[in-house]
Amino acid sequence: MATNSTSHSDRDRLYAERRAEVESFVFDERVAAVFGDMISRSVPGYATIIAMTGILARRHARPGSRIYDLGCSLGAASAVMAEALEPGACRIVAVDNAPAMIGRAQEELAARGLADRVELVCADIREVEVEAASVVVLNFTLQFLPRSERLELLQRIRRGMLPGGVLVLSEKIAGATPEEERLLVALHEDFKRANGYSELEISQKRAALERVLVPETLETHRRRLLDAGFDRADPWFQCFNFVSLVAHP
Ligand code: GEK
Repeated sequence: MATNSTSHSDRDRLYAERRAEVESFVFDERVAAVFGDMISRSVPGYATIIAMTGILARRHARPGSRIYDLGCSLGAASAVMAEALEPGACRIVAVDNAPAMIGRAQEELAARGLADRVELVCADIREVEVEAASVVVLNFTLQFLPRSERLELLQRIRRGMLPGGVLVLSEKIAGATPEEERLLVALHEDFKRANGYSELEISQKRAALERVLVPETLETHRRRLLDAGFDRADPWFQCFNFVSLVAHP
């Protein structure tokens, strides 16, 4: 079902064998090696969100400004933005704190002939200075920060953005009611089954992500974006419990 035309990823079988103890999820070399396959078989709408990031970048990127891809993993969003924009129009900075991801991102970008179009930085996004930004992408990264640190990051991003810019925030969300939560989780698990994940893989991955990936409701995200100083925050995409918003400074 899911397509994965751009990444050179191996098939994700990380949770296929029963583990005596399921440890908390970390972005190590084993994850990086299968990440392209993992994210496209696990996140409904991922390919659409990545492709549309190019459209959004083309609309909002300002010549001479910076573009940030925070928590870039293999650099999928950066690659699409680089392809959407004139070479040299903007400085594209892609940040991730997992050395394994940065290493693989380098290979992916080189394979697409984009190595000199994207600046890869191995750092914590809480420590990276955001300045003169016309486009900032936070694709499925905020959800990995402690909740208490999310507002401050968004405030810092907001302060570093130029008028007319856009923040693209994509997240796994929690349902607003227990009924909605049950429905969204059931549909997401159906999506994973349809993409070949077994019940064991689904349950061991769920255990590994518990307390590591902490989803919040769509309303919590919207309110926090406004609290951080953004003028507007509108969802432009949702598939089951995966949402992407655009926020404007
Ligand atoms: C994509 N955006 O393909 N600082 C820097 N990086 C971090 C931090 C942090 N504090 N915390 C987590 N990461 C990508 C997908 S994956 C989403 C993003 C997922 C990084 C982490 O190393 C990982 O590469 C990424 O954020 C999250 O569009 O795996 O569900």
